[in-house]
Amino acid sequence: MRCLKKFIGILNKSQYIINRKKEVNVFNAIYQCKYISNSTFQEYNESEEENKIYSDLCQDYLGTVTRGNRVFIIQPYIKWGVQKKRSTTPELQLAEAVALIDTLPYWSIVGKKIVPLLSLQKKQLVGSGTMETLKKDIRSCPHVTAIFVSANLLKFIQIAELQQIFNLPIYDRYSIIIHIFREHARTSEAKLQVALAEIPYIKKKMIDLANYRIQKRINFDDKTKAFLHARERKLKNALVKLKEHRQLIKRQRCRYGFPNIAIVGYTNAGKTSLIKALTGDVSLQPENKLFATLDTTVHQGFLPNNMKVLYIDTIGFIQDVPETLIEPFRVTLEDAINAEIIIHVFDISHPDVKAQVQHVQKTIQSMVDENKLIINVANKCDLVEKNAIKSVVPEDAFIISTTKLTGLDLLRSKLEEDVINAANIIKKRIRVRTGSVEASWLYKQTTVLSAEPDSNNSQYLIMDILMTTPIFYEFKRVFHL
Ligand SMILES: Nc1nc2c(ncn2[C@@H]2O[C@H](COP(=O)(O)OP(=O)(O)OP(=O)(O)O)[C@@H](O)[C@H]2O)c(=O)[nH]1
Ligand SMILES: [Mg+2]
Repeated sequence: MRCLKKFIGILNKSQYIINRKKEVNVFNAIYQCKYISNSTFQEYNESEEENKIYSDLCQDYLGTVTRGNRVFIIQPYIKWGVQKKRSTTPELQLAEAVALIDTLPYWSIVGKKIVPLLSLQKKQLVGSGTMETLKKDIRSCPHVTAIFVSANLLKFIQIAELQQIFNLPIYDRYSIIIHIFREHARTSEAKLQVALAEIPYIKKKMIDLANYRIQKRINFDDKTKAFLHARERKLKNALVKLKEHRQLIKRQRCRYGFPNIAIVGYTNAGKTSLIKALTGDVSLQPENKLFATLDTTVHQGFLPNNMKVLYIDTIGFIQDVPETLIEPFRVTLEDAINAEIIIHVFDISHPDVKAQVQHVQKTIQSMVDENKLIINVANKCDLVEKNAIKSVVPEDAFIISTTKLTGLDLLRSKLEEDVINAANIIKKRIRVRTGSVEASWLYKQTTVLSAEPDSNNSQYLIMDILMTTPIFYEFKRVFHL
């Protein structure tokens, strides 16, 4: 009898392994659907002529270049008044501007300067005295090919003024981030979103140009306007199609009843690294670049109690960019943060961590309801002194390092505890026939905590199961229980 029980035990275990493999395959099929969506991108077509018109517009307004640039960075800084930034410092803003340029391949920084301004609204950004020193600084730098003014969006007149003085292309934060997005967009969805984010920029510059009636070779006529509207409409339609496809995948994900955990945070905080550490997914490639991740991707993991969860990687946040730049990505982001739990990761070693945390908190709060469970995670603790940590992190934060793999067990336990409540997970004890379709269904659709032969009848299994309520009713419906 003991032998038989042992045999049944081994049988169940191997059944469990087979089922887990099967389930991973099913999951992969769902997950990979995202990439099938590339075919949908084919629906976004443009003629060679349209392509040419748009490339010319990009050249004129976004300053697209195939080979890099040798950049001089100007970090404007408002000394006082309502426009003065109080949550950060000009030095930290300059450091972020440097990181943005460092992210672009073939772009290098040949000089940088913090420049005090009275207002960002004036036609001439800087006063005549400051301009004279700026001219000297820029001219003393070897072979500058472009200037990056690290303000979110410059007026066309401001750009034109600087261009006239320096005879160099001028970039603002919006156009630099567009360049980064273009570099990092891999999937159809990201490419469409980036293309859509470019249009308000070009339109804004055109309207500015018309307002100031600057005579330039750039043509701002009804034809160009109509062209841009049509392109925007086409891009939006293509995105809607992709969204429908994504909704289908989402429904499939929900049908499988796995709780979702969205990872959000400032760019470069370690979101992708955290998912890699929690799932062991070696295909994930964290990079020391801003906006390395543009796509929302889903990754399967297991909590200590064996519960399956899906971690959702998301695009990073950044301060001081206009809403129109992020707008096309919002739908995808909102979709992701509908998850049962949100993990907000921040880089504890970053000198500007306080402002970054505030910026992310403010943005998420506007997107989710106030009862949403948000777990704060302070990453990169290996880069800071222990006693320096407490002063900057929210009190409830989990302190981790995804590089050294420290603090992750505590975080996993917290997730385990919270997922059960947030995703309405119920625990059930179910008796099914060994090797039956029911047993196999449960292995596939739920988290099996244990499966032991019934001591009264070894042809049956007693399974302890974690599952969502809808999955429990689905089980009853499928098997007429
Ligand atoms: N020292 C240290 N470096 C880390 C840690 N976690 C992540 N990093 C590094 O930080 C950089 C950014 O990591 P990612 O995981 O790509 O960050 P992200 O938040 O996904 O960034 P984006 O997708 O660009 O918004 C990479 O170079 C990582 O190796 C950590 O705990 N310690
Ligand atoms: Mg990432």
